[in-house]
Amino acid sequence: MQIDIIVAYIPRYRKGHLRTFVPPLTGIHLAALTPPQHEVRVIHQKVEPIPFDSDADLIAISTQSGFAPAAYRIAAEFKRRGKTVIGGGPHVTFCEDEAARVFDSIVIGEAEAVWQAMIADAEKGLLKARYVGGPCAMEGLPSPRYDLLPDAFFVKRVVQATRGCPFSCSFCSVPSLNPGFRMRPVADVMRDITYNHFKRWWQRKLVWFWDDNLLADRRYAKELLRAMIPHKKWWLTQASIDIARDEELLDLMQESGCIGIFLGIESFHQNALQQAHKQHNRIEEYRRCIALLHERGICVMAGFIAGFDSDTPASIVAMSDQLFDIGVDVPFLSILTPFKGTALHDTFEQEGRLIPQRGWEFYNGFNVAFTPANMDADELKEAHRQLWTKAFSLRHCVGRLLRSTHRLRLGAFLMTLCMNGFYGLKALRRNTPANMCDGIPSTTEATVPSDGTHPVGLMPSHV
Ligand code: B12
Ligand code: SF4
Repeated sequence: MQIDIIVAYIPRYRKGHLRTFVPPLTGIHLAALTPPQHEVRVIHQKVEPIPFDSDADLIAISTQSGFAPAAYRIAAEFKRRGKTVIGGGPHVTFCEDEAARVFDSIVIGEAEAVWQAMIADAEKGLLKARYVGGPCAMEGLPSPRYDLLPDAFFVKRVVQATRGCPFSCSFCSVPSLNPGFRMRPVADVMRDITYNHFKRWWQRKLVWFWDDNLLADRRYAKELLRAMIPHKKWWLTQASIDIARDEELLDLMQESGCIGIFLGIESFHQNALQQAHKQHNRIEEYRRCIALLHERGICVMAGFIAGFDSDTPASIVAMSDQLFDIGVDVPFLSILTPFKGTALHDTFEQEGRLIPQRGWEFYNGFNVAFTPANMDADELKEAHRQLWTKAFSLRHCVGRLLRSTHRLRLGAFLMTLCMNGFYGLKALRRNTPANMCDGIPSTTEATVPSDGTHPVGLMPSHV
C-alpha cells in the first residue's frame, strides 16, 4: 500500500511566519512504525501543500485541537475523492465521537500497539471504526524516519526519550494523553542521537528533545546525559523548574551540551499557580533557578500563560517586565486554553464558562475560548497582544541579547539570537498572533461531514 501521513496545521500569526525551523515528530515516528512493505510519505501542512491528487491507498491525518478544522477539511476533501482516511493525535483522542464522524477510522491514544493491525485491516478493506491504543511499552521503538523530512526544515533531529510527566497541571493534557512516566532504554535513544545522515553541520550537531518533561526521573536523566557527553552534541528540551534544585543534574546538563531549557513558569501569581495545580513552581525561586542555568551557559526559554482567574489586563501586560527582570532569554506567551482531557476544561464546563460559539481554531494557545474571571474574552486577547508586543519590543529583544553575550555558551547564544530575532522581527512587522474572531476567514465553517461526504455548518467545539 501507499500511505500518506499528513500533519495538519493552521498558521497562528496574522501575516504568516517562518514555519521551517523545527519539525514535528509525530509523522516521522508513525512512518518508522509502518511495516517496510508499505510505501510511506510524510506531509507537513506547515511547510508544504496537501497533495490532494495523491495515489495513496490510505490517508492518515494527525492533529492537535487548534488545527482540527484544517484536518477535518483535508479529510473531507480526500473522502470526496474516494480515499480511505484515518485520524489520530491528541484532538482525536479527546473528541473521539466527533472525529469518528469525520474519519473512516480513528486511533484513540498512542498508536504503537494498534498501528500495524490498523494498516493490515485497511489493506484487507476491513478497517474497524475505532482502535484503542494504550500507553505503549517504550523498549525497541524505531528511530524516526528523518530521511522523510523535507529539506525545508532547518533543524531535523527531533527525539523523544520519555513519555508522560509526574505532575498534573490543570491546563495540560499530558497526564491523560500519555499516562505515567515512561522511559526508552538509553541505548535506543542514543541510536537517534548518533544518527548522523544529515546534510548540514548544525543538523548533525543539534538534538531537540520533544519530551514532555525529559529530566523528571533524575536517575534516568543522569544516565542519558552521561551517555551523551562523548558525542559533543548541542541539545534542548522542556523541563519543570524543580531541576534547578539538583546541582549534579545541572552540571551534567552543561557537560553533555545543553544549550536551551524550556521551563513552564506560567505565572507570577500564587493564586494562578494554584489554579494551574503547579505547586512545584515557587515564585521566590524563579530568579535563582534561571541564574543557576545561566551559570552553566544555558539559554532559558520560558512559558507564560495569560488568563488565570487572578489575572487582570494590567497584571498580564506587567509580565513582560517581570519576565525580563528575572532573566528569561526567550519568552513563550500563551493564552489559557481549556483543552478537552484537562481538569481546567472540566472546571470551566461545570462553571458554564466555555464559549460554545468558539470552534477548535480558538484552541491554538493564542485565542480565547472561555469567559475569564476579571475581564471579558476580548480584553484578555487584547492584554495578551499587548504583552506579546511589549515582550518582543526592540528594547526587550536587544536587552535580552546583550546580556546573553557574556553569560551563554555559543550554541545557547545562537539560539537566543535566532529566537529573539525571529520574534523581534515579527513584532516590528506588527505580525502578532492571529485573532480568530476578526479578519481571518473562519476555519470553523464547513468542517464536519454529516453524511460522510458533504461538509456542513459551523463546528462548535463542545459537541
Ligand atoms: C513537542 C510538542 C510541541 C512542539 C512541537 C509541536 C508539533 N507540532 O509537534 C512545540 C513546542 C512547537 C509545541 C507547540 C505547541 N503545542 Co505542543 N506538544 C508537544 C508534546 C510535548 C509532544 C508531542 C510529540 O511529538 N509527541 C510524540 C509523538 C510521537 O506522539 P503524538 O504526537 O502524541 O502521536 C502519537 C499519538 O497521538 C498517535 N497519533 C498522532 N497522530 C496520529 C495520526 C494517526 C492517523 C494515527 C493513527 C495516530 C496518531 O500516535 C502517535 C504514536 O503513539 C505534546 C505533549 C504530548 N504528550 O503529546 C504537546 C501538545 C501536543 N502540545 C499542545 C499544545 C497546546 C501546543 C501549542 C498550541 C501550545 C501553545 N500555547 O502555543 C503549540 C502549537 C504550535 C504547533 N506548531 O504545533 C497540546 C495539544 C492539546 C490538544 N488537545 O490539542 C499537547 C498535547 C500538550 C498539552 N499542553 O496538553 N508542542
Ligand atoms: S509539568 Fe508540564 S508536561 Fe507536566 S503536567 Fe505540567 S504542564 Fe504538563
